[in-house]
Amino acid sequence: MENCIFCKIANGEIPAAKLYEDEEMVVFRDLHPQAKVHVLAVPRQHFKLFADMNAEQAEIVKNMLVKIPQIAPSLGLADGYRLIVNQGENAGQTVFHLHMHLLGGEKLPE
Ligand code: DGP
Repeated sequence: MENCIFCKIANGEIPAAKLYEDEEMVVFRDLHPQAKVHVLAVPRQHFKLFADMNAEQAEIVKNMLVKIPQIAPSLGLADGYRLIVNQGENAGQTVFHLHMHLLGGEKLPE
């Protein structure tokens, strides 16, 4: 999608601190970390919300949810992490390309 910052990061057009990538998703450090470790897991395919997913995209999200725990230790999240997916303006979503925040690397506030 044109003018989508996460599409541009995924395809390498703009730089980011990437920690993992495969054919379906990229994982990179959040520009404004809210925890000692704060990374974003982003599907390469552009869509804004879970509500917008087609069947293929739902399969990609399912695969992401399988892969994230597998790679969590390599991201510095071996001792647990919080997974946040903001959905829409009222939730504070500012980048309208679905992404999962993974926060951890320390004891998080309740
Ligand atoms: P959300 O509020 O859920 O839409 O979170 C968007 C996050 O994306 C926010 O924590 C900051 C991060 N972010 C925005 N622009 C960039 C960027 O250009 N590079 C990186 N690495 N992160 C970004």
